[in-house]
Amino acid sequence: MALLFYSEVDDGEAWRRELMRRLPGLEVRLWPDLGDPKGIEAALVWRPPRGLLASLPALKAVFSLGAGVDDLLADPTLPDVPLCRMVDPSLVATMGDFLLAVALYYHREFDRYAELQRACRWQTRLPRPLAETRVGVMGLGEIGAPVAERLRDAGFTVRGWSRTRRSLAGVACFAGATERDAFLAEVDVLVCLLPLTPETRGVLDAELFARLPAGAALVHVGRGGHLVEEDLLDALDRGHLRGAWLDTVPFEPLDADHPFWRHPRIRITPHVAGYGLPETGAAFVADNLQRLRDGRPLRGLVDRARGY
Ligand code: NDP
Ligand code: OXD
Repeated sequence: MALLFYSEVDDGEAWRRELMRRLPGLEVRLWPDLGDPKGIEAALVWRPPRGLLASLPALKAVFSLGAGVDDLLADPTLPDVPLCRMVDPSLVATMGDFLLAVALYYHREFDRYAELQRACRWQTRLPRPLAETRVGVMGLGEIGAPVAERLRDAGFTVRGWSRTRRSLAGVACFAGATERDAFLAEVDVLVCLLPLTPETRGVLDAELFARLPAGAALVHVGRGGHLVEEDLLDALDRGHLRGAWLDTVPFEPLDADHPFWRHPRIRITPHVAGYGLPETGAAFVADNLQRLRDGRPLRGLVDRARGY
């Protein structure tokens, strides 16, 4: 079986090595060395060019290198074969590290110290117990749920929101549109870890920000399409939101002249919050390839109608 690998940000050679170590008979072709497209039965991809997958006549499954599959689903030429998201402990671990660090950044008021530094003011702000900072996690999925638990274990007060009801010990769980405002009402640091779907596009808007307590911060690690840019800038400039940490933005990479770069209350990281590693993710992909060969059900299968 041959698998096509496409990504401009992942290490193709490392993925090839890790996959072939697990499935010695597998041929991994790194784009653009496609060889004969008729021999390619599976593809492992991150943001491939539109039409690439449709040009593979023998394709039996598409595996995403990322957890989010919105970019793949937005391709009108995406072949009608099973599509699987990435499931990788490194994604969960790195996202947990990132969100813990950013939640602590706001909890220990490093944003305010940065302002004080700009004003050359030496002013102490007394630390408060971690439990006084309430972190709200939107999306309690494969990554969101363990990350909420990690924040809880660190000592934050954590609540979570999902489409259907979830139950996590020590995390107040809310579900659906009817419970969204109750969820938002007691959140100091709002984490968006939702998939981008027709239902969640534009979810981070003025109406949602207004439901947060004054002085809350946004940590956005979902997708740029969740965010209504003007509404965020307005909420920050009016002081309703204290700050925003954006790991994803509506157009990646962010234009050099975009106002987000220079806004004093916005911090930007270039879509690095969580990342999968070939050393760990290859086990999942190899298992799925074996399942594909054996005709067994695939793991991490995306429900196309739901969008995630
Ligand atoms: P999953 O697909 O496993 O889970 C999605 C969660 O969101 C579920 O809890 C789901 O609810 C909930 N959800 C979906 N739609 C709605 C809705 N309309 N209202 C309320 N809740 C909803 O996702 P992951 O945890 O694996 O990842 C989430 C997203 O994080 C990815 O899709 C990607 O966009 C982003 N991501 C970003 C990274 C980065 O580096 N910045 C890295 C990895 C992921 P339910 O439980 O009921 O199904
Ligand atoms: C993502 C990922 O979906 O990096 O953003 O996995």
